[in-house]
Amino acid sequence: MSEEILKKLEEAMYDGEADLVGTLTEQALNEGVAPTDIIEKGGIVALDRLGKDFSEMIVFLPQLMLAGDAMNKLLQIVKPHLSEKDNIAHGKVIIGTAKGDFHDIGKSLVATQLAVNGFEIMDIGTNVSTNEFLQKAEEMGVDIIAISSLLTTSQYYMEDCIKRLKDEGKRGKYHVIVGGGPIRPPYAEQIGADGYSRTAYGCVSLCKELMKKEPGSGFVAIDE
Ligand code: B12
Repeated sequence: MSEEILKKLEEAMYDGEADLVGTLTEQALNEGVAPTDIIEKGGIVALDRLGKDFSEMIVFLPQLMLAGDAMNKLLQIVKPHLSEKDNIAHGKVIIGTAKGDFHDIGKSLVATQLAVNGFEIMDIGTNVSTNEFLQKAEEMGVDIIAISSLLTTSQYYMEDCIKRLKDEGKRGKYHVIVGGGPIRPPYAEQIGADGYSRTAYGCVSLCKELMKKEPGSGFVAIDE
């Protein structure tokens, strides 16, 4: 039963039918499908298919844009159903998407997961410059700077942020974690990040793990 509705949801997402996605998401929740399954099996699976088809020129930018809107609709409905496991403040995190990159779905999912799992989270949006990351981190006194990037042309700014922290003698002040579609653990380690996680759910364990360590004292990757 749940497989049937998730398949319908995946197809509606692939087709960028935001209203239908909304209706099917509500229906899936009413039928007791787990919110995390709705996000992953109904939403992310379709976005991954679209990404592949976009590379092969089977679909084009307008289809990606419609699917992006449909995914945001799904998340808006599912978010209140993600369980709040505890209210203990585990740490303060600032999150944004790197300069030049406007993809916000993955970043927002990470922010939501951290928030519902007891982190204080400041989402500073997309197209965030290194200056902005560093300035806001300072103002807000965060423990972790989280940078998302889906474009190979923007991922350089992750490295730039870590380099600036080193140059300014502030590397020991913040953990820097990175993620997003094209980012892989070897790259994250090579640029000197403190952590990487492949998924938003893994990011919660990653941040909890890092809160026990000093920034810059070793790399942690959650690739589950
Ligand atoms: C939807 C989409 C769009 C939408 C974005 C809508 C929105 N509001 O975000 C629109 C249409 C706007 C778009 C535009 C473009 N896109 Co686009 N897009 C996608 C698509 C299909 C899905 C992305 C997505 O949301 N995935 C679902 C989320 C949940 O996954 P995620 O972001 O990876 O996040 C997960 C993890 O990575 C992790 N995570 C994410 N961030 C972080 C951060 C941290 C700190 C951690 C620990 C973990 C973490 O947790 C998340 C949840 O599990 C991808 C293909 C793909 N499969 O990724 C292409 C893709 C990313 N886009 C691509 C391209 C080329 C573009 C454009 C340049 C196209 C163009 N010619 O204009 C523009 C760029 C605009 C810009 N400057 O940003 C390429 C990038 C290629 C590359 N490697 O550089 C891809 C891979 C498609 C492809 N195969 O070619 N896109």
